[in-house]
Amino acid sequence: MDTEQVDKVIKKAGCAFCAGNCGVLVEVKDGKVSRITGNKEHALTLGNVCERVGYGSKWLYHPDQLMRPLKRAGGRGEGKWEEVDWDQALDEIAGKLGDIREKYGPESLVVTEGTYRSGMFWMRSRFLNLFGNPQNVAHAGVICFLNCYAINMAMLGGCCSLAANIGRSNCTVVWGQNPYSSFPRTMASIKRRKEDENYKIIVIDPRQTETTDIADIWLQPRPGTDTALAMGWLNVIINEELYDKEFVEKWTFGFEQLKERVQEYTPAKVAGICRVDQDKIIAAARMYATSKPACIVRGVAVDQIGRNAARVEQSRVILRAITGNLDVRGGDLIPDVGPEVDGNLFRREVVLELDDKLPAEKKPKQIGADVFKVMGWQAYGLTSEPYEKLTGQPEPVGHRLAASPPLTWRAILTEKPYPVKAMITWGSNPLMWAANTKLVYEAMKSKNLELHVVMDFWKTPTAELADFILPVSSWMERPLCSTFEDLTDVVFGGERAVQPLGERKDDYAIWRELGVRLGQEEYWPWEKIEDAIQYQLEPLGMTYEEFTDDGYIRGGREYKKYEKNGFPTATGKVELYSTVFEKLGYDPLSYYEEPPESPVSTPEVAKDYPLILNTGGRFMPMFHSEHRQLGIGMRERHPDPLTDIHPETAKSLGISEGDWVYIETRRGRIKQKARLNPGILLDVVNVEASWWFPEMDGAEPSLHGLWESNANVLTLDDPESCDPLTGGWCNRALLCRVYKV
Ligand SMILES: Nc1nc2c(c(=O)[nH]1)N[C@H]1C(S)=C(S)[C@@H](COP(=O)(O)OP(=O)(O)OC[C@H]3O[C@@H](n4cnc5c(=O)[nH]c(N)nc54)[C@H](O)[C@@H]3O)O[C@H]1N2
Ligand SMILES: Nc1nc2c(c(=O)[nH]1)N[C@H]1C(S)=C(S)[C@@H](COP(=O)(O)OP(=O)(O)OC[C@H]3O[C@@H](n4cnc5c(=O)[nH]c(N)nc54)[C@H](O)[C@@H]3O)O[C@H]1N2
Ligand code: SF4
Ligand SMILES: [Mo]
Repeated sequence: MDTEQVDKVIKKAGCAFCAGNCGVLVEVKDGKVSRITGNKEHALTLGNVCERVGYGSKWLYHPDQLMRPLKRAGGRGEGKWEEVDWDQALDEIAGKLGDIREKYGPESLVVTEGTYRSGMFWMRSRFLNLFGNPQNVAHAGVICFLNCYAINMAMLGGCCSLAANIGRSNCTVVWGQNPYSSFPRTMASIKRRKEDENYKIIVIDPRQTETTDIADIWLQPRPGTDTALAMGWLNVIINEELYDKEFVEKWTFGFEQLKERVQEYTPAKVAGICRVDQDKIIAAARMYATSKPACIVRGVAVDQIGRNAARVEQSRVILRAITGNLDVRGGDLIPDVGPEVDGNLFRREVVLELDDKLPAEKKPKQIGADVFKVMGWQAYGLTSEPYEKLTGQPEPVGHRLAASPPLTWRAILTEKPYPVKAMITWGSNPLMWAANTKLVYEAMKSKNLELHVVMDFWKTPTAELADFILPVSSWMERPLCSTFEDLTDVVFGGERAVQPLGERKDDYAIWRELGVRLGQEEYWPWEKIEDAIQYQLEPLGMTYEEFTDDGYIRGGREYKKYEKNGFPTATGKVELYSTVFEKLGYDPLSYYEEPPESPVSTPEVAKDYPLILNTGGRFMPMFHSEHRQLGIGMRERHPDPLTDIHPETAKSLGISEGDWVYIETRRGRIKQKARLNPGILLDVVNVEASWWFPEMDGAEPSLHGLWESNANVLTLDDPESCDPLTGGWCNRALLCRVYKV
């Protein structure tokens, strides 16, 4: 018998190089990952994968991958480390956390987090609740979906912004997203649907992309003016009576007030604000309202415009509701509380989080909850009550609450509202993701911060400023159980393909072992993550093996669920006029406000910084700050950071294709390479985010080139510039100048 055959195994894993969690087949030879391909048997992803999986084995066996816990041996940022064993690392960390809790209270710990990678946020929620911490999670999600989710919960007690039923729609609006680069599966659905010539696509983006290229109508607004545009659409749809009268009558609250409010937003006025032709605005509004069913795919750009961000999402939910596109086939679906099998519910993350263990008096201590109220426990109380009453289930919580990151960095530095002494950076690289890098850096260097632990695969710039770096196992070395934070009615599963390399541990094991050392032992009964997943599956009568073999469970697909019992809100309806916002002290209706830094709101700044700055347009094959290491192949494919600028603007500045240029704002300056893009507005530039250079020195002052090309050196996070409801900060619609290096 061929030995090669004996030693070769195929594992059905779930990819987590991005949040897509596609089903993949990992070929393991002699205990090593050799090849990864799509799993055609996966019921949802059907073998479709993106190019990233092709780099999987080189990524995993890259020499820079961390294998043992590291403890800082010099000052923070000196780049001196000693390898320690796990017991020493965990004993010392838990010991310090215990002391800090004793001295400053359990709220003095913060966890910083980035985007979703697989179903694991419950473990930190569980740890924090048991620790007595009010979920001080400084989360990138404040500008990436958590905000949107919280707004949806307030308005309709469910989330209609995650499951656009593209395949059955007659019209899809892609609002500030470029799925070609960011969500390949969405792009594939749109392209498949487009084979029908009656299908319409409307794209709203200041910049030409592969997605605007296939649009029937492409609206190119000035960045940050999206609420005005949406209110203009509402003006047209309401005044021309293109809305769904029956739905509005029966299922919405506050239509008359809305009608009055939108009168301010005439197409002519909106055209002036957005700099889009008035007729085009009207045509797009009519197309959306009359091509039923229609759905709206939302992007992250408009979550990142600061002060007016929440109102964009509020207006979009109103658009979906009054056109009768909520929870209908081909519209914007509202996932059920599933996943379930025969009426038995999978144990969702909310069940595992144990928020009942958190003393009520701790909840108001969450950083920022008194300012950006939509992300806090008070708002959760207002939405979870009707939710539980109607569904009989707890409202998902772990992905609903967040501490304000800008206020967290400030709390570390000023000890206000109280001292923050310890930070655990988990699956996240805040020196890359958070706005205003200089301030984040100062917080991480501050003596006030007595403990900083990073859990990652690599020595990232953030890890270089830690006291301990704990090496975690990647998706190939751990099983997948992905509920998408309870937001959908699906759950994805996948097998562990190989045992953790070196001494790496999975995230679950680390939270558990810290918890056990801090007196939480009785609450961590599952020794391995597989056992916890088995517990989640128990009500379905399904084994872990069956789950990972199928790779997928979903709830039943039912449309118009509201017809049975109404919407789980205080009024039982979709609140166009939000009683939750009103109770929290905000305007219950949507309105437009200029971006905090713009040619209109700060003309004096625009004199020196005449161009509008957007940071962060996604590109392949990188995922955020990952995949930059040389030798894997991804960096070789996209070696340099690129800034899009219009050829005419570039010419007037003496800039040619490929020139290194400085991009400067009032906050700082970085350099990237110019890419001339005739499809971008004349006065807009788009700067790639998350750039660092692993090959550069890790010690200060370089920190792997932290200050060279990192877009967040340029961005704005003053609390007054943040969205007053959610605290979202400004990565887009800022002011900058560009000049040749
Ligand atoms: N390759 C890759 N894919 C990713 C990621 C990644 O890092 N790399 N990250 C993942 C994550 S966490 C997220 S949140 C998603 C984000 O994915 P997307 O939502 O697609 O995010 P972006 O590409 O940043 O922005 C989308 C578009 O918004 C446009 N835009 C900028 N400003 C405005 C504005 O003011 N109004 C409007 N209407 N449009 C504007 C930009 O020009 C851009 O083309 O991608 C996910 N997928
Ligand atoms: N200027 C600007 N800033 C932005 C954005 C923008 O468009 N413009 N986009 C924002 C958005 S939408 C998001 S979601 C954030 C993204 O922010 P993050 O999700 O924090 O992304 P990264 O900065 O890449 O940091 C992720 C780190 O987690 C590690 N990691 C990956 N998987 C795991 C795992 O399973 N376990 C552990 N322990 N570690 C893991 C990676 O190696 C990496 O170092 O950035 C935000 N910041
Ligand atoms: S990286 Fe590619 S294959 Fe992996 S989950 Fe994301 S889209 Fe799917
Ligand atoms: Mo994100």
